[in-house]
Amino acid sequence: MAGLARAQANIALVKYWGKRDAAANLPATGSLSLTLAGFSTRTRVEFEPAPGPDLVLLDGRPADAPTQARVQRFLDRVRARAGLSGRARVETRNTFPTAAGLASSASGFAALAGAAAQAAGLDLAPAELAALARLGSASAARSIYGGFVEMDLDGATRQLVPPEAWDVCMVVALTADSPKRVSSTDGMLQTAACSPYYPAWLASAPADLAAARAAVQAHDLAALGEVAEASCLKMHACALAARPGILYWNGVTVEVMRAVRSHRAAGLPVWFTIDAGPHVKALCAAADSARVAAVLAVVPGVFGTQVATPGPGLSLGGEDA
Ligand code: 2P0
Repeated sequence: MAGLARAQANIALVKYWGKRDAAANLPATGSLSLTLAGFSTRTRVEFEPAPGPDLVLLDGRPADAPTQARVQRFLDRVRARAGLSGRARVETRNTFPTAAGLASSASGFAALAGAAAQAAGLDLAPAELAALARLGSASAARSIYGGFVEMDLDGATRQLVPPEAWDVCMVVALTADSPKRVSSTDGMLQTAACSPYYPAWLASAPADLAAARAAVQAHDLAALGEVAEASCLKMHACALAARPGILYWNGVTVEVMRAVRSHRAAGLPVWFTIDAGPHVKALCAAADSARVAAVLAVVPGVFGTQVATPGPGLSLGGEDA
């Protein structure tokens, strides 16, 4: 039996960076994200009776060895739970560049969890799908839900505000077209092991999460933007202070950050966040999104902008990938 699922990327406004328990993939900090419409992964999984290595196709091509191994480990958990032993055929397609800091592992493992559970005949509630997705990638648990989503230290994930309830946007400014060099998992493990700022990062995260939660519940964009920029800069400062330092930005990243701040000073309400890659995501009101996209598109070195509205959570079934 085949399983089909679609999930969207999410962008953290309060960042997860560090693991409390690597084996269970539990985060060391809570996080809060916005699931985006349009940045989606569509995945089809089919388990065959015969044993053997899984076949993993990304956008029609066999996945590289580390991705193949990571997907296989994830599917082993699904097989163990469902009592299956055959190999799987996985076909997955993204509507955005993979592994460039656009959270493809979040939409990827959320869609894989949904499709694999369905293919294995497991009937899982959203909370169980989130727990399964988390084992693939912690941020994937947040993509099970739409809109604004919080994940706590136990990995439990819940929707705070549905996508249609608040007219905000994320404008993604693309600053590079090559894959990132340090994966999020490696980057956060190295940060935890070597950064002298890591204890301060952990100690200050709960206050950021509480401030962001309150801002989301009050639909207070300025308060949310302020804490989002602070959480982003703190995460990157912490990673930069590892030995060797982890630098996800390029020069254009910095110029976009400066542009966001100068336009904000001039009266345009916009705030930035950056993940484990060089792209910048700008948070603004939906009514300002065209203007924000226009001012970021002309920053030298930016080769594209995309406006994303709040999007839905995981959907199961539908047409073939
Ligand atoms: C986040 N990131 O909260 C943070 C901010 C990137 C920067 O979660 O090791 O791919 O697979 O659990 O989820 C990206 O890390 O890491 C991430 P694993 P994941 O969105």
